[in-house]
Amino acid sequence: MLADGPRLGQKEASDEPDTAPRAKSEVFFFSEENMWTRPGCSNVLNDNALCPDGRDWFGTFHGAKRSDWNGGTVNAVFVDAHVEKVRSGLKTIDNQADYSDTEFDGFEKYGWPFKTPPP
Ligand SMILES: [Ca+2]
Repeated sequence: MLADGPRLGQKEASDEPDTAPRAKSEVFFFSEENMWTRPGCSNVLNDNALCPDGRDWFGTFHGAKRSDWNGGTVNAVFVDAHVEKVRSGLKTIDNQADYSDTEFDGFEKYGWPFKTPPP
């Protein structure tokens, strides 16, 4: 009888390389940015790119209250082509930047395409 473990051609979960991509439904392809700065985000539509590594952030204007334009959502198109309403990982609380909802210590949600943090 063979010992328990992977069979020829099978991989154990621990064999997965660090550069394994996230699911296509978990990585955004494009979205919307605000036309105004907010705490923690000095970039607006500055370069026709939304770089989710802490330089640019999702917008906040859909469904926002007139008293809080930084509290809404935007639509994001994901790599698998689905569209989803998302709230930025960069929040504004008491007019201060709050990064507690970011991914990988400062990335916009769904911005980093791998399962492990950036090096
Ligand atoms: Ca930009």
